[in-house]
Amino acid sequence: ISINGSEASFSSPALQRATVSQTSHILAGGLQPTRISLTAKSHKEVNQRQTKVFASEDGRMHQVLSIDMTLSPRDPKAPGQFGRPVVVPQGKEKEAERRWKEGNFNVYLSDLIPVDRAIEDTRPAGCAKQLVHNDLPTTSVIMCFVDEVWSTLLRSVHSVLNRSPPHLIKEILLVDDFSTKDYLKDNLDKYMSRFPKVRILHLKERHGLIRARLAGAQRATGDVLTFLDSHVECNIGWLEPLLERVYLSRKKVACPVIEVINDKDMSYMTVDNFQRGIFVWPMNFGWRTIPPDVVAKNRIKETDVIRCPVMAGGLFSIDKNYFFELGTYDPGLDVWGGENMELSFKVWMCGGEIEIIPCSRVGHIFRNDNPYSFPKDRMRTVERNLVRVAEVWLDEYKELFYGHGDHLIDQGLDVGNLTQQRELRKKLKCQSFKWYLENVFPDLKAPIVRASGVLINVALGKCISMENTTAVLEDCDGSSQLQQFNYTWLRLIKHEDWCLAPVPDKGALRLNPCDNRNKGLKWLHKSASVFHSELVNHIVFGNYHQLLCLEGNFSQKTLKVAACDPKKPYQKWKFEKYFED
Ligand code: LR7
Ligand code: MN
Repeated sequence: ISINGSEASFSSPALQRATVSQTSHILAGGLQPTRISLTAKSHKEVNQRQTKVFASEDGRMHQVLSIDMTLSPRDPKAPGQFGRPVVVPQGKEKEAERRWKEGNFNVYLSDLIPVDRAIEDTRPAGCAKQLVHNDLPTTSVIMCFVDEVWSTLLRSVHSVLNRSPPHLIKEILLVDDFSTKDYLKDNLDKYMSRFPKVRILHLKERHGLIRARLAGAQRATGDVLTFLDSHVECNIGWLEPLLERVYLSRKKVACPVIEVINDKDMSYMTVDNFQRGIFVWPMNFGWRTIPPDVVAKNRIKETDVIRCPVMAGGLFSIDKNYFFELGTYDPGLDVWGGENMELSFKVWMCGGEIEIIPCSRVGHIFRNDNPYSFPKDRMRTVERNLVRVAEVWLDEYKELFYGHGDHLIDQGLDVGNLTQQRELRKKLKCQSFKWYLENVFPDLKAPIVRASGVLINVALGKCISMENTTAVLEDCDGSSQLQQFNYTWLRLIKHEDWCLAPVPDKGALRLNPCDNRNKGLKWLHKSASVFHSELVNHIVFGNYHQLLCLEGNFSQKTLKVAACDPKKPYQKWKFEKYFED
């Protein structure tokens, strides 16, 4: 770690004048000493705005940061100023194209745009008037990066410095995750040395984003940890509303609205209101808009906080002690991915809350691909992380995760030891995943089985029944226990703890003790269409190389598996109930 210089001082006279009056520590627009020179006019405007700031009657709260030094930028005509889109100049297209891969966005344009450009204040009406407590906790801003584009990294840091009340920023910790680019090794330390609050930690080996964040967290000295990606632009007044939530309850994890910095033209774009962070199986993060009728019925305002089942992952504030009480991230997660699920489940199930704060807005460059390499296969890394999360947090619902990513259970991923994580969950006395579904994410479709009830042969109108440990065809009787089967996400056809299976090489059927990992018990139903579109409704046993279909016998009451034949009606089956869409 290099801790640079001493305490901050304002070296620009204009900036000093703009910030010394009244509650200067609250209103100060930033620590940016060199790049801002306020015009006379804007200076006056700033002062006018300062005088309008008001506090609560008891004096314990004040208005959120209402000025932004970059609103009167140095160079109003510069490309990208005020978040406007930029076009690649004529003749530079080739160069721009060539440089795209440095960051998987328009790096050429990023370099043209001022590192302290102004952006539009996209907060909903009312945010600027909101009050926050005078005694908000301080925060350590932690930004990890590996081979981040120079101008983008700088813009991220400047946006924090310029748009946060200085007294709330304890430090900005830049964690260099073993970057290979020279400019990040030498130039960065030199550049940042003029900002005393910026500390740089150069990791000695690639940690991956998750363990790099932990390295930052361990060195943080602020009360609250605020994690950010390294290609962001924090908008006006972004920080105070986040810290206010943590101040109100130390178990609240506060996320800004993540806006979009366009990867092609670098414009700053706002996003729709009323979006929740959610996931769909197999644990893919996404946004879901609260339906307008729900908004209307509950009179949800644009400025209201939105409780989210999961967070996007990159941008949030969390009480430092609470983060450590929760056991931080599972340190067994590698490189990238899944950590947002882990922390979200952990927070909710162990007594906390995750919120999006509409008055806090931060732009982020969304990219189609990671611009850095993964030490191991990217897909496998993410899958392995998700399996760890599923095994620790999802309880019996983990079958839905595996069932939606068919290959996951079979590929024998070495996910490492989970004992510590499971023990942590016990120690924290966390709720079950069922509780999470009922209380936090009731609109997630999570049927624990895919189909159930009697299993009818469509052509014969007969049902499968248990006869000791064999399975036979009988007249259907919905009230008979012996005819009840569940089709599970792990593709078992289950009667209590007994599973339908073909006798190897014989074609006959019997019931074996269930075993989630035994491939000899797995059937494809419905999703059989993946192999042969005409096989829907068939119950297929086997794999790509050899498919066998469950078949009823017309004259006797026997069952067998035989070569799949779409024309054979006796191979068509239906469960009594289906729970999938
Ligand atoms: O090995 C690595 N070491 C790093 O330091 C890999 C990455 N990183 C850094 C990287 O430089 C960047 O600053 O970690 C940060 C996140 O990596 P990105 O920007 O490549 O990730 P992303 O924006 O594509 O992905 C989202 O999901 C990730 C899953 O692990 C993280 O949680 C990211 O923080 C997260 N980003 C956001 O939530 C922003 C909004 C995206 C959405 C939805
Ligand atoms: Mn990112």
